[in-house]
Formats: sequence, structure tokens, C-alpha cells
Amino acid sequence: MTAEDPKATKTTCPYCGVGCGVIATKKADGTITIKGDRNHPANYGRLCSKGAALRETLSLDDRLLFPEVDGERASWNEALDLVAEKFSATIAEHGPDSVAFYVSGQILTEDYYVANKLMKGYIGSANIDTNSRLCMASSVAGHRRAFGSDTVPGAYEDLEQADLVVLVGSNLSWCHPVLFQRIEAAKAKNPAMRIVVIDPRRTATCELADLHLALSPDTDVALFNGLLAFLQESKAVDNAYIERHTKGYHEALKSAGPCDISKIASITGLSRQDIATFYAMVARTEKTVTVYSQGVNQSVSGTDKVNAIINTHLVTGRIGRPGVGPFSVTGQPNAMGGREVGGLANMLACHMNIENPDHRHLVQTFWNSPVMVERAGLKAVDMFKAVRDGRIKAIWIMATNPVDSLPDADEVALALKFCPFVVVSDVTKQTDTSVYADVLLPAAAWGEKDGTVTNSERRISRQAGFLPFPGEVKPDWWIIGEVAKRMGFADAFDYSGPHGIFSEYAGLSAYENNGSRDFDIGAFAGIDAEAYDRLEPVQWPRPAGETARDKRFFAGGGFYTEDRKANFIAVEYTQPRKLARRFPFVLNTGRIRDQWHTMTRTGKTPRLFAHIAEPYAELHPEDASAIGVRDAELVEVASPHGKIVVRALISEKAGKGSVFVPMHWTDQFASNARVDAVVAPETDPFSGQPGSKFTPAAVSKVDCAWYGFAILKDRPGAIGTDYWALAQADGGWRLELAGLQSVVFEDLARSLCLGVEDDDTDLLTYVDERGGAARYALWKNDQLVAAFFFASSPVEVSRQWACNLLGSKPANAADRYRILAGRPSADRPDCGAIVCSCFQVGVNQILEAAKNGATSVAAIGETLQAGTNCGSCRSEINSLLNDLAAKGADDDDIAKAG
Ligand SMILES: Nc1nc2c(c(=O)[nH]1)N[C@H]1C(S)=C(S)[C@@H](COP(=O)(O)OP(=O)(O)OC[C@H]3O[C@@H](n4cnc5c(=O)[nH]c(N)nc54)[C@H](O)[C@@H]3O)O[C@H]1N2
Ligand SMILES: Nc1nc2c(c(=O)[nH]1)N[C@H]1C(S)=C(S)[C@@H](COP(=O)(O)OP(=O)(O)OC[C@H]3O[C@@H](n4cnc5c(=O)[nH]c(N)nc54)[C@H](O)[C@@H]3O)O[C@H]1N2
Ligand code: SF4
Ligand SMILES: [Mo]
Repeated sequence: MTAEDPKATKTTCPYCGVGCGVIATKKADGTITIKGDRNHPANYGRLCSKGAALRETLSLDDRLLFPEVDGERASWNEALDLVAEKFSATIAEHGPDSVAFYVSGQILTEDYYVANKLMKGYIGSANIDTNSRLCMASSVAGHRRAFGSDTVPGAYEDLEQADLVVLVGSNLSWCHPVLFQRIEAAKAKNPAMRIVVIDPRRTATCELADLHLALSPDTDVALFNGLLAFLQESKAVDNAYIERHTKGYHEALKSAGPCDISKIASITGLSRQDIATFYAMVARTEKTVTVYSQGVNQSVSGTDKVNAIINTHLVTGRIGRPGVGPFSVTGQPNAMGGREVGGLANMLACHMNIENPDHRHLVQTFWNSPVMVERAGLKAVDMFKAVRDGRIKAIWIMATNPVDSLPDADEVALALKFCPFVVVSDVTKQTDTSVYADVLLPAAAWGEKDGTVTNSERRISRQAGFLPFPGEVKPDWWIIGEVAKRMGFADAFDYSGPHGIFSEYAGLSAYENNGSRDFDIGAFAGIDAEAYDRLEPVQWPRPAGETARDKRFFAGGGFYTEDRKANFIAVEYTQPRKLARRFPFVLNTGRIRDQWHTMTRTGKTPRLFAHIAEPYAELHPEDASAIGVRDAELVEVASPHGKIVVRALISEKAGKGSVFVPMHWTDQFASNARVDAVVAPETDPFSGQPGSKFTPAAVSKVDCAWYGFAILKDRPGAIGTDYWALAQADGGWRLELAGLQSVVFEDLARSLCLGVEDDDTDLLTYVDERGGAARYALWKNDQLVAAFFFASSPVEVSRQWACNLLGSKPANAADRYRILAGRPSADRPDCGAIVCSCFQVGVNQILEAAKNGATSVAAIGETLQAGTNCGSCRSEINSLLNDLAAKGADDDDIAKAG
């Protein structure tokens, strides 16, 4: 090998459920490169903005590297002994149901399997639940009601082969970007392909849509029940399939009622024309796929929404064949794997059911375990209520951040504060949850750990390590196994590595299966370490002796109910919660393009903050004017559970009467923007999934005495202003500030970059006492290390331009004053807010290029490179071009009228 010889590792992206294959290459000089794996069937080489930025998130800053007990470094032995001792003692005194594990779709299948085995077969409680409860539980419950098993019938190819893709409650462009790109490419090849987006907001995904149905929140059941009736009335049903493979159709149809388009229009707020167009499209398009995600699952009627959608596929027999099917896309990299190993409190391993005595017996026999749970355990929201009221006295949280992501999150924080024993396994040292831990256990992170994950199309791929374990970190399966051994279960948890766990798990999936259960990966029972390392991405089922079979389920029936028939579910539309006068808005929450959940990893790179750097509330202009709020002012969003303060983003794209707030911001990045503190802990009666998209809320303007914006080379310590939001910027940090009472700006500025000022520094100030404005810029050895812009109204300086100045060396005094004035110069133009994170191309550059004739996304790509690498920004570029064209048309009209 020469010094240049790279070492390449095939692994899988740790973010979304698309499950893209990644190749990580370690160069001789130790640097890592990350690229998409051309041979991986999920992405064929593509990566989105988050995947493309993975390398930048590998640094060890913020990492938890050693075990801690009560905030002090401890040895693994001390920490593990203590966890085992406390759990054992609590169980001995209060019974098995007094302890709980709260796990995550971000641990690997092997970790998950071991955690589930310990709780359900050895501790003897089913109090293990996962953050997938907040994510996929309604889909799981809907699948089980309809199919008798939690089976996703289709494959990604179906999205490309379809002639109609209906996206319900899914912002695929931002949340499953590579799947979105696959659809985009398929549509380009097949111009007859149609896309419908059903979402109360106009999202980036709508840029690809032929029809956007901006329905009123939580009215999906009415829309899909109407569709069921329409399909029947227009004779677009597959009677043979209904007859042979299903039951309950008449009840479902009765429950749906006649297709009364006027009534559906009044419930959903959609026009009759749009509803009729949508129904007719579905009726005439055999190759229809309905993709759904959190706008469906995260609802108090989530399971009914799922079944209302599935009903429309059963009635047309559009399931399990190329280009057709209902398709629930999973969120987390291993949400699917977690469902398979029984990570939910109401499931057993390998898709077996707790309620089924045969299944319980089977699992217990296979494990040879001392006990086996007989009843479902507490689901996430109830689990934390039980912690809060003292029924659960010891909890172990792994790879999830419930103080930010569970509804009624301030109560969750209190629950942990008063819980006698809290263990947290994480990769990050300080999170909003880890601060409550009695014991902190350092887990190996992506790039270090080894195991498997399952993506949205049931494809199992390896996550493989290519970095050494830093500090004393250990893989999650090892940590759980060591605690199990110390609790007296040494034999059952003596694994030599993840391959041994996977092998056992595969064995259980095949055990007394013989086609009676969907999940069978018996082909991998007995897999050795070498074969495991070479494991190519594989879609299940994969029973022993079969190399490959048709990858889809249910084209010819064969459901996993007793009579092998699918169940139509009679679902009834129920009105969403009434909005009280004091809480007249619907608070909707979700994701942005470049951040992952609570930002513990994506928050480590400036590139991913350049797109959106501050928490915001998206409001419709009419709503904003009704409450007297202007763009960029601050608003309070409140419910009876809690309140937050975020920036107002006024946009026609918002649904009227709704306010959308991203879920990502934590106390680590903002003063008060944990949106789940406001979200109501209302759950779906079947799945227990919280309705995170619908909380009655009040929105009001926050009267600020002053606003500020700063760029800083060093991360400031305690910030202390009424409002702040901190983000990474190239070469430092960017900080938004505001206060309710006036302050001495200079003192505040000094307090935020204390320690920097000395003989080598140069401070330039500008103060406008009457206007309530002030600006400060600080150079150290001629490099800009801090700049502050204060004003009595929201600061109008271009953020991206200011960030680009950090570390710069202005040529002359005039340039320095220009910076202070917030005025871009010819050699440092203002590129505007970043749209393309790969090439750091901003709005202004795109608009400028468009004015010079680059009026298509492709032309923008040619001129500026924007959108030509990961492609995640192409929808937004399109949206900018459309807005510009529409504005041009308006201007023309005005000119003509004039
Ligand atoms: N960039 C990024 N990508 C991610 C993640 C991330 O954190 N960041 N997380 C991953 C995870 S875990 C998940 S679960 C997925 C989630 O992926 P998505 O479900 O696509 O994302 P969300 O933004 O949560 O919600 C989707 C949409 O539901 C809409 N919605 C709200 N209420 C309703 C309603 O009543 N009916 C309908 N039809 N729609 C409604 C919202 O307006 C929103 O646009 O994303 C995954 N991918
Ligand atoms: N309001 C509102 N709330 C929501 C949602 C919403 O749409 N709206 N969405 C919900 C959904 S769908 C989801 S999936 C959840 C996500 O919410 P969380 O699961 O709470 O979010 P993450 O930030 O992904 O938390 C993962 C944690 O695991 C750590 N970690 C990463 N890798 C590893 C590892 O290998 N081992 C260990 N031990 N730790 C690791 C990270 O540092 C981080 O602290 O949020 C839910 N909450
Ligand atoms: S779409 Fe993006 S976040 Fe999702 S797996 Fe692929 S690269 Fe990762
Ligand atoms: Mo999720």
C-alpha cells in the first residue's frame, strides 16, 4: 500500500429512514471523506445536505467520553455496578414495573434487541418504549389493524414506477430528500406522472406537486373516507381482490358514508374543485402510491388516518405490486429495526405479539428466559407520567432527548428531576436531558459503532465503524449487556460482538415461523463475524434457504391475520379539538431541511446552520396583522402547558389559523424555544402516539425594548439576555439577541466577548443615542473577532454577509466603517440567506442570476453550481424562481393597467 492508499468503509447514513449508503474513506493523513455509495439501492450514490455534511460532525467537541456518576468522572466498573445495583434493588423492593427503559430509533438493531430482551425476558416488565412512539406508532397500529402485522408492503422503486404519488403529511423534500430526488428524477422521465401533496402548509415539497391540498389540520380522515366512497361510487374498485383477500368492506363503506363533496369541502376547507380533481386522479390511476408521514402519524386520530388511507388501497387492490401501495416512510435510521426487535412496549421481538400466548411461549423458549411479560408496558407519554407520579423509580434513557422531544416537555423535565435514579446513555455530554442524569454513560457514535439498521423499505444495511473509539466510549449493546450480567443474567448476555446478537435475532425470527409471520431473516441465523462484515444491503423477508424472493407483500393476499385476510377498518371522522378563544391557533410542529432533531450532531457544523439559524414561528400574513406582529419581531407561542419565544416568519405559505414552529431548538441553542414545552400530551387512543401537530395555542407579540445581532469568534458563556439564539458560523458563532428592558449596549457587548479585549485589539464604535442604536466591531491583530449590531427594531443587517466577515482583514479604515455601518462593499457583496449549503449560494445571488437569464433550476446550477451537489435545495431554488416570475407577471399587469 502506498501512503496515498485510502481505506474505504461502507456504512449507512445515521439520519433519516431513507437509509442511504455512505462510503467513508480514511486518507493516509487521517482525514475522512464521505460520499454516497453508488451501489446502495436506497440512494445510488446520492446524499442530501445532512448526509453530505457528515464529516463536519465527527469532531469530539461536545462528546461524552467517560462515564460520570453524579457529575464526576467514574470508571466503567463503578458506573455499571451502580446501574445494576440500583435497578436490581428497585425491582426487588417495588417490582419489575417500577423501572423503565426509554430507547430510540437511533440505536442499532443489535443494541435494541439486547435492551428489549433484558426488559421483557429477564427483568420481566414491558416498560421499554422508544421514541418511535412519537414517530411511527400510529403506522404500526394501523398496519396491525389492517394486515395483522406491522408490514410495509412496498419498495422504493414503487415511487418511481407510480403514475401518481400522493404525499400525505410528508415534507419529503426536506425530510426524506433522497427519496424526493428519486421521485423528481422519475417525474422528469415520465411527464405523465402526477404528484399530490396533502399538507396544511405550502412546503418545499409542493414545488414538485401538480396539486397541493392545503387541508385544515387533522381533517385527513374525512378526505380519505370521501375518497373511499368516491372509488365505490365511480366503480373504480377491485371486487375480486376485496372478495378474496379482505373483510369488513361494507362496514368501512358505511362508516365513510356517501361521497358528499360539499360536506368534505366544508370540513377540510378545500375547494370542491380540488377535491373532485384529486378523487378523479386516484380513481383513474392504477399505479398510485400513497406516502405518509408525521402529518398522519402524529395525531390523536393518527391510527384512523393510516387506516383510512390503507382502506383506499385495499378497495382498489393496489397493494404489493410494482408502482402501487400505501407507503409509510420511517423517520429515524432504525425506526424500522426498532419495530422489528420489539422495541415498543406493546410488541415482542421479531414482530410477535404480547397478547398472543403462543408468541410469548415461543420467545421465552427461544431465549430460555426466567420470565416473559404478559401485558403491554407503558407507552412513552404514560411512561413519563409514571415517572412524574413516582410509580417508576428508575429509568434508563438511551439515544433520545425526551426533555426536548416529548410533549408537555417541562413536565418531563420535572419527572426526571424528581426521579430517584436516572441513567442516560448518549454521545453528547450536555443535552437538556443529560443534565438530569445520576449516571451518564458514554456511547460510541456513528462512525465508531458497528451493527445494522433497517430503512423504510425493510432494507437491512450495515452501519460500520471507521474511527477508533475515543476516550472510553462503548457501544450501546455492550453497555446494556454489562448491566444485564451484573444483574445476574451473565449467560444470556454473553455476546462476543454485534454479529452474535444479529445471528441470535435472525434465529428467533425463523423459530417456528414457517411463513406464519412476516418477519423472517432466518438466512442469517448463525452468521459469523466475517460474513456479517460483508453483509450487503438486503430487504427482508429472507428465510433460510431462500436467496431472494419478490420483495413486496400482499399482492395475492396472505395477510397475517387468522384467516389471512386484510381488515378494512371502519373509521369515522371526528372533529379536531375545538379552539378556545384564549388559544385560537393550531400549533403545528416539524422539521427544517438542514437540522436533525435536537441538533446534537447537525448543530456542530456552520454549513447546516447557514440555511436557517434561528427558531421561528411561521404565520400567515392575515394572522400576523390580526395580532399586530411584523416580520422578524418576536412572538410568544403559549398553551396551558408552557410557552416559548421565537422569531416571527410571516409567509403566505403558512395555513391560516396555524402557526408552525420547528422542533429542533433546545436550551443549548436558544433562551426559550423548546417547542415541546407548549405541545399538549394528547395521544391517539390506539397507538399512544402524541398529536404533535395540533395544540391549541395563543400567539402574541413580544414587546422588545431592543434587538441585537452579533458575530463572535469565540462561543460566549452564559448569555443572560431575555432572548437569545446561538448558532455556528464559519470561524465562530452568530448570535441573535433581544431584551424587554433597555441595557447598556457596550456593557453587554463586552460581557459577551470578555477576555478578547487587550492591547492587540481595536474597538470601533458607533452610537446613535436618539435612535437607540449602537454598533461595535472588534479587531484582534487586524482580524475581525466580534461585531455587534443593536437597534430598537429588528436588526436589518444581512446575516450571511456579517458571518462571512468573521476573521476577515479589512484593507483600510473605510472598509472598517463600512462593516460598522452594515453595508456590503463591492468586493464583499451580500449573498443573502444561504439556500445551497454545499456551495454556500445565497438568495441574492440566485435572484441576480435569474434576472440575468438563468430562469430554470438547471440554469442556476450551471451559473452558480447551486443545487448541483446534494440537490436538497432545488425545491427552494424553484420556489424563488416561481416567486420572481409571478412578481414579474404582476409587475407587467400593473404596468399594463397603468
Ligand atoms: N431534515 C430533517 N429530516 C428528517 C428529520 C429531521 O429532524 N430533519 N427527522 C426524521 C424523522 S425522525 C422523521 S419522523 C421524519 C418526519 O418527516 P415528515 O413527516 O415529512 O416531517 P414533519 O415536518 O414532521 O411533518 C410533515 C408535515 O406534516 C404536516 N401536517 C401537520 N398537520 C397535518 C395534518 O393534519 N394533515 C396533514 N396531511 N399534514 C399535516 C406539517 O405541516 C408538515 O409539513 O423526518 C426524518 N427526516
Ligand atoms: N413537537 C414535536 N415533537 C417531536 C416531533 C415533532 O414533529 N414535533 N417529532 C418526534 C419524532 S418523529 C422523533 S423521532 C423524536 C426525536 O427526538 P429525540 O430522539 O429526542 O431527538 P435526537 O436529537 O435525535 O436525540 C437523539 C439523542 O441520542 C444521542 N445519540 C446519537 N447517537 C447515539 C448513539 O449511537 N448512542 C447513544 N446512546 N446516543 C446517541 C444524541 O446525542 C441525542 O442526544 O422527536 C419527536 N418529538
Ligand atoms: S436522505 Fe439524507 S439524511 Fe436521509 S439517509 Fe439519505 S443522506 Fe442521510
Ligand atoms: Mo421520527
